[in-house]
Amino acid sequence: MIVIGERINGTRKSIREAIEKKDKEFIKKEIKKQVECGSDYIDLNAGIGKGKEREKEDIKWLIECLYEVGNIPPCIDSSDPDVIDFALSLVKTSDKMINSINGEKEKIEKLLPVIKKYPESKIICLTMDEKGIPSDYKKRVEIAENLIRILNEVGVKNENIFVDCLVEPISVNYENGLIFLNALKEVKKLNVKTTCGLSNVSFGLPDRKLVNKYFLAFCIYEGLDSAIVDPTVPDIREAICVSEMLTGKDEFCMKYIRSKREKCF
Ligand code: THG
Repeated sequence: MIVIGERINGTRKSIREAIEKKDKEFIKKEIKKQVECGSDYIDLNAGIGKGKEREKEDIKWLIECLYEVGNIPPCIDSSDPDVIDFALSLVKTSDKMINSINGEKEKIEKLLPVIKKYPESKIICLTMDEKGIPSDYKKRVEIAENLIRILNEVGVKNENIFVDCLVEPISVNYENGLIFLNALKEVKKLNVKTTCGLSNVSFGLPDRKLVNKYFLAFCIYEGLDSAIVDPTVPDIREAICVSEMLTGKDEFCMKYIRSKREKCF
């Protein structure tokens, strides 16, 4: 499982405050913690609701913080193609992720020229379009198929395409878990990678960690390749390690046994 550490996100109060105060030590500590807990990529979202120019300035600063910690691949998380373009121009690690493109025509038109500049970059595709997130899982798969075709046409290989079938809160619709899992199962047949922002599933419920942990186990059973999660939470590390062992991804249970010996969770 490819782990994308979710903590550096301007929608979180502590991160927004650190961005506003330009508190480098706080951000670097948050990055370091996530790397120590097994993050392969660090999601960087500088959106604090103060407009595009401010977001550019802030993501530049977050990228500086990241590289002061080490040569860590970023996952550039913005809904604004201009911010993504600017951020990628500052990324020096060859390994990087773009988060994200989706099925909206305007978004595709703006992002394709950017993606062409970085054809080896990994790219997260959200299965939504101008009409929003389809409640029919088959429509999500159709959006994924269309995006895969468009990306292949500009030279992006399937191994660098990460489809996000979009986890929505189970508290809003009791079938949201199943809708995601059904879409994931179909997208897995398209020979691309998959990812998701896990914690949406538990929004509005008590004991979110518990709910996230069980859902992650089901996702891993369906073959989820990567997830945007908080790996500093022991339940998350536990769910990944145990689920991978139980689904044939841990030969001789070596990783599980070592994790238990080293009290990783
Ligand atoms: N898919 C993709 N990218 C994404 C998402 C997704 N990026 C953003 C988000 N969803 C995933 N990242 C986070 C980051 C932080 C939190 C949740 C998801 C988080 N949430 C606290 C909560 O919900 O209670 C906020 C409280 C706080 O700490 O201030 O921490 O789905 N491709």
